[in-house]
Amino acid sequence: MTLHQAPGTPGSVLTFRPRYDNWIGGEWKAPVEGRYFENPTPVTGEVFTEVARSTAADVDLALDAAHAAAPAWGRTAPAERAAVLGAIADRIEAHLTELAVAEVWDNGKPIREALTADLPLAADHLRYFASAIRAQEGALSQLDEDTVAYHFHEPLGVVGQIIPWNFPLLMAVWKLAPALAAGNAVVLKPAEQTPASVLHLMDLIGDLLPPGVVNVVSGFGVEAGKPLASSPRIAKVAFTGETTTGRLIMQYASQNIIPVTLELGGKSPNVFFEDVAAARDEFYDKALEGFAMFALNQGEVCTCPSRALIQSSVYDSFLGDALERTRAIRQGHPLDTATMIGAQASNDQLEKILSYIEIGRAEGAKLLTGGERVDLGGALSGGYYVAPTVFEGDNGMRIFQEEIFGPVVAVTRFDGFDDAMAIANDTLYGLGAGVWTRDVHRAYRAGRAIQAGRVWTNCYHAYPAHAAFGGYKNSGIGREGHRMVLDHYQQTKNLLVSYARSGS
Ligand code: TXE
Repeated sequence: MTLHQAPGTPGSVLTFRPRYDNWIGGEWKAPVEGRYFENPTPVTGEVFTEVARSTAADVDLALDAAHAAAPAWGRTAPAERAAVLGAIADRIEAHLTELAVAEVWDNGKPIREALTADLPLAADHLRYFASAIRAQEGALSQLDEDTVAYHFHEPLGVVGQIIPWNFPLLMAVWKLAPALAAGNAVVLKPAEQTPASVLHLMDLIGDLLPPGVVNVVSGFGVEAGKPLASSPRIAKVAFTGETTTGRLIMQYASQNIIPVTLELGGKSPNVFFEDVAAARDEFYDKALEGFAMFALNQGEVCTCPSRALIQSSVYDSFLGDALERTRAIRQGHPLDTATMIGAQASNDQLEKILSYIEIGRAEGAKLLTGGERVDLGGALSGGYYVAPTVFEGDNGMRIFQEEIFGPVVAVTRFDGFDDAMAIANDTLYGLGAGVWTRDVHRAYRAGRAIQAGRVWTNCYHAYPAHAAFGGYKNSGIGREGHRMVLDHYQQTKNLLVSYARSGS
């Protein structure tokens, strides 16, 4: 195990700026109204930097810079844009530990996740879209002997992107990589809970981009997010966050008739069929690990497997083993590489989770483990830690229906395949799901029957580039992580050409 030093302390790889302005036109610009807000670390609860509290005036400056940069960037060769994305990926890898510490300090997640998942995935997404744009081709339709329809991909121009706080750097890259590959300029607003790691990233990669191609404006949802999402000067808005906010984003966009992609909430079922327990072997162990993944990233994942469905015939024994596995999750200092679960991203989120634990108790769910805030002592006493929590209940309960976004799983039993599918689909959401079985036919049928954009089969929480990610139902519109997302960032120009010398 390694305990990394806190930013700004002796031996640390990272010092944050005491104050972050907005990154606009390739330089730091103070917010027009001169206001800043304090950014605490979830690790200790202490403020470590302050950040521009932007308003519509700052968004406008960023849009000015983006519009100035967009035409030239949109005309660059795909190979040139791919080279820039590749250079950003290289830079991220060269500063891996530094960015991981930044992410941990801003978000609270354990450093082993940042080092082994968030940042390597971010670099890989950049490289994937660098390749995808080079491999992209237009289409040609031969309408008749003398008439041809050419289809060109054109960038949209300037796009707005609003990202959440659960994977600040990875979500920024998920949105930036396809937008830039497609030739757009971007104005991005990080979440107010976690602006610092994204701003630090701009300190590291700013020189790799032509000024104005990426602009980052910090601030709160209504003060900075709304002016961006409702601006008539963006050609598209991409959003990840709460479903209710997603509805607002669509309303704003409807005024300007621009496309919207939304990645929203979830209440993902994780379905364990009885044959999983046919032997106490490696596969069984893998399934138990899949159960415990509800606590990954402190449960702050839109695809958190927050509902576990276990077949009745093996319910007691499987759940017993799953509880043992859950209790072994190591909670500790997020900068310690041995830590498996860190701090919730904000005090608000901590309180939301604790209130849902009370709701679960009040509605008669049985608390099997956890169910409380954890005091890790010393400087960490002020941090936002929650014990991995398992409830048993039924799917009608609020803790089964509403997104908690914390390390809380609600467990229930099912009798047969149809029963499992009915419970799995009894939700407003449809982002992720897990299916665990040794029977490939059952796995296939379950995967097709569950109404979710991604069904992990005998695995969970893998987010590779080259696999489409997005929601059914109230979980959103559009896909990310796959080259099909380029369609969301491009428009089609059709040139319909007659080569005939005569006629009409
Ligand atoms: O989300 P919001 P919050 C869920 C999760 C969490 C809950 C609330 O259940 O507990 O949402 O989190 C910006 N116009 N998810 O309040 O408000 C905001 O500044 C424009 C699931 O943080 O949706 C931030 O940048 N922008 C999720 C971003 O939207 C607005 C990840 C997300 O904030 C705005 C995060 C407005 N009117 C939370 N209001 C997932 N799907 O992964 C807010 N914002």
